[in-house]
Amino acid sequence: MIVLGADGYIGWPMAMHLSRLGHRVVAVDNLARRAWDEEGGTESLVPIATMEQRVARWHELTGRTIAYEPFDLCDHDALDACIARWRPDAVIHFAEQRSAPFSMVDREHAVRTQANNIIGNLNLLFSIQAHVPTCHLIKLGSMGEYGAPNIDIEEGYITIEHNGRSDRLPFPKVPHSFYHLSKVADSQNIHFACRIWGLRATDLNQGVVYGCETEDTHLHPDLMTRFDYDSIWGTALNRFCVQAATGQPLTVYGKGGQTRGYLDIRDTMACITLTLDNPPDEGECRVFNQFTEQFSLNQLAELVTEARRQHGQETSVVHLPNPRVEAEEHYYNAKHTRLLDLGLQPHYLGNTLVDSLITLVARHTDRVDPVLLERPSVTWRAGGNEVWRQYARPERRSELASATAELVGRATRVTPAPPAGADGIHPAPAVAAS
Ligand code: NAD
Ligand code: USQ
Repeated sequence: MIVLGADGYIGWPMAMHLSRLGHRVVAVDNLARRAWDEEGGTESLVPIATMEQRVARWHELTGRTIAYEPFDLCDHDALDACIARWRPDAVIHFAEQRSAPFSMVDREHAVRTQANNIIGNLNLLFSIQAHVPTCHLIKLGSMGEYGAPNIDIEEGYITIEHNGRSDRLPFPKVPHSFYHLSKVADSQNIHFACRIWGLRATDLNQGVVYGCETEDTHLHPDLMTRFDYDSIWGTALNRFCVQAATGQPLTVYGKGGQTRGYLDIRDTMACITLTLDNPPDEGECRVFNQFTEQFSLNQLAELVTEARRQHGQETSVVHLPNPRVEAEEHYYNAKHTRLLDLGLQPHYLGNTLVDSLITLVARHTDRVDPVLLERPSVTWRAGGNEVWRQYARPERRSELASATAELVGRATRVTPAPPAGADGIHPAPAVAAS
């Protein structure tokens, strides 16, 4: 089986999990994410080993082999050769640019996100069709594809009655960002490929994943997965945990009624394993909503505050002007029964888990950059702001912009970043190690 995006936050633990279960795992990644971190001056809070170190350590500790193949999904020759050589029963596709703020920095980042994600996914569909048309494609989509409609969200499809007629159609989608829009395009392409070629696929509309400890990451520091906390890659819960551990206020954007689905990374492993063990029929494009609980941001902030309070520590919450354009108070009721029906037994987010996350991050607070922790660096209306420009490296930006230009066949102009300090950055207060 092939895991695409196996150097990533979820891909690496997934590759180990499947290897532990006895699958022959091929791990593909072009290390784009490490380059995007370098470009934007961001870094995982928990140090992560290289792919070579990871697979070597896994082999040493378990005797199992994960075959690492470094290439870009947008390189169709390389992808096609890989699929033809291994002829997988299943492909699990994580290999995309996954940050909403990154996709909103400017035109170039929006183009790069959509080109990377949509072309990579389309290349994959053609290679599966050519070499292994019965292979099960498991594709990671996002709950944010749906947006926050004022009706219940179904699992992928909805039956609509209109002018006396009725049909079961893909659920309407009003996504949160250019990143989420790339996922919508992927979903459409997968649905189409199943219809015309009879491929079988499961599109997993996943909620926000938290935690980074699985039974395998525990084995050795080289097997840990990444933990992002900055305002580009760090999700709100991760950021709240680091803010709590360093005595900073929790940064809720806007009113805090934004409600999303969440799940523990151990449940991600379980959901994908259940999906794998229960494949769809040929020609079926199945959609599962993959999350276990829903929370508003205010509820998340309260969970973190309460977990701290139990240790006698007070935590404050600040409501920042929202850098995103999104509903801050809204109806949200997304169905998520199909994975439960297959036997998923969820881990729920409670004080104990929040505590363990805070304990994990507290070990690494010396690596926290206070500006990246406190200040949103991208706004939906104006793109990357002075914080983004302070951290983005001009030479990296021009290299990556030429790569995008090559990919999409059009010139991409890059405005050099101003010299550091010229845009009046006011650094956040120094971080106190706890
Ligand atoms: P990540 O950024 O940590 O990992 C993605 C990996 O894919 C990276 O290692 C990157 O180098 C690789 N990659 C990207 N483009 C590639 C390409 N063209 N060719 C080869 N490799 C490429 O992201 P993650 O958090 O592990 O997310 C994995 C998937 O799950 C993504 O598709 C994301 O959209 C989806 N997802 C994530 C979450 C979450 O909370 N993390 C929630 C819902 C959905
Ligand atoms: N938010 C804050 N404070 C912060 C950071 C974020 O209030 O410091 C808010 C955002 O405005 C948003 C909510 O938290 O309303 C969620 O944002 P997030 O950064 O935690 O997560 P999101 O951008 O939705 O993206 C993450 C992953 C993405 C995945 C998505 C699943 O990065 O890959 O697709 O979760 S979902 O949200 O279901 O679409």
